[in-house]
Amino acid sequence: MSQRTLVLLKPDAVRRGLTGEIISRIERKADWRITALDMRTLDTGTLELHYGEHQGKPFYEPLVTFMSSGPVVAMIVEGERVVEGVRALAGPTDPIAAAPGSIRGDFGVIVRENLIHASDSEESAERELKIFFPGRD
Ligand code: RTP
Ligand code: MG
Repeated sequence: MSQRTLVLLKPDAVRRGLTGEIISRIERKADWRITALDMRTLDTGTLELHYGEHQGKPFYEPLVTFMSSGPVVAMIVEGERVVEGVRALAGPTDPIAAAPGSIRGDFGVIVRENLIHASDSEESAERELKIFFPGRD
């Protein structure tokens, strides 16, 4: 079942020079293809749309500050079971709970600065892709 997902390499990944390593892990999965890739600094309006489900939670404001603190790498990744697959490569939200071998488990320590975003369902992917790559339907 071929799918599309939105991947963001968060500002900590860019600052620490880990984008190549993370992109490489995604690229090497059989069948997956990066079909759009762009470095950009996100504004508050874009982040309100993207992380709207978290508005009002205690971590929301610091999350938006962090996510707008420097450039991110935004990507569309397409391929077999890629929505579930990139979430599995990333590991759980808390990097300390993430297994070694996963991106968050290998490189992260604190919950907020967990290196990578990947859409959590096909519905989320289509919603988020419209925000980040309008016109790529
Ligand atoms: P993401 O949306 O970024 O792919 O991450 P996720 O699904 O694994 O986690 P989610 O619950 O959607 O949370 C979004 C991002 O907010 C930050 N966060 N901080 N307690 C905290 O301080 C806290 N909880 C979440 C993380 O950057 C998380 O990825
Ligand atoms: Mg999420």
